[in-house]
Amino acid sequence: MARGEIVLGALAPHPPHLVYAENPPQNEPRAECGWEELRWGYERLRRNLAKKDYDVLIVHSPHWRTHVGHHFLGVPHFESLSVDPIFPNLFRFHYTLDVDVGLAEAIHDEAKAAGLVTKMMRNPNFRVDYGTIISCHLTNPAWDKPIVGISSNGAFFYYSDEVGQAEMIALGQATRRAVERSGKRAVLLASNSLSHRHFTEEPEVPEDMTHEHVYHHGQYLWDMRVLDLMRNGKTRQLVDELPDFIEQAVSEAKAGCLTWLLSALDYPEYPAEVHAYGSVIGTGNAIVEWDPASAGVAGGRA
Ligand code: 2XP
Ligand code: FE2
Repeated sequence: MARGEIVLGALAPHPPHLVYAENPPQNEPRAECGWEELRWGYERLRRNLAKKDYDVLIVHSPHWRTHVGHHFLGVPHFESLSVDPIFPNLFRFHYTLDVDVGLAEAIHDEAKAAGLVTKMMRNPNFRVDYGTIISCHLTNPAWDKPIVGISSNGAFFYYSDEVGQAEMIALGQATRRAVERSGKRAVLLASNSLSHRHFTEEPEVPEDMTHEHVYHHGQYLWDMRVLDLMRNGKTRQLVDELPDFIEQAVSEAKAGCLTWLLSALDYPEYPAEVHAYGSVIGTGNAIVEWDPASAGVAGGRA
């Protein structure tokens, strides 16, 4: 069996507003427009992904918070209605998705062997979180690939950013090892936003873009610093600085997704491609791609 590989990694944030504005048939509410810069960024990511041959999307999402250990979706098929708890007016999405349970178990086993607390989630009535659904939908709206869903363990919240970081680094390494041993070609998605200071009043028309802008210059400066480190291949420095970013920009990176991704990619030194940066309810969101083949790292099988 050929060695598996990560063919692409992406920061793929999950504001429900982006799905709302796209008006896919699965979502009940209808929008006129909105958040085009970010949606066109996702379009560019999808265009690049269409050139890749891949088997599975592996997504780490902030909104599947687990209190004890790292959990993995472990049922082959889920379908239900996903309603955003904060924006039920924007996101009531009828999803149906397939899970690569074999690969989920392989990552679970690698993580367990590395000393992490882990669990396979075997409840067939489990409602998949909206972060997972939105990142996967915007990356692959055809839903024609299975996913592996990984929970966000709350170690950052219950212990410290440093403990959280150590957990996510170990989880990323385990993910990489499992993918390589599986023989599969995987795309990895980190579902978090960057700076995450929300505005407090929603405009009457949610897609009224006259209300949508950066609300805090300090948050914006932090987002630009993070993107600059990504674009310059300084991902080890970025991981080192993430606890400060998390604290000072109330970043959703506190969910661990980005650390997991950069660890799984083995800290890319080649430049990331930033497809878009934009604000959603005042939070900073970027769609960012790492393509190991573009850097000659993956042996050019793409
Ligand atoms: O607040 C969150 O975590 C959300 N997912 C809501 C929307 C926009 C965030 O950037
Ligand atoms: Fe979120």
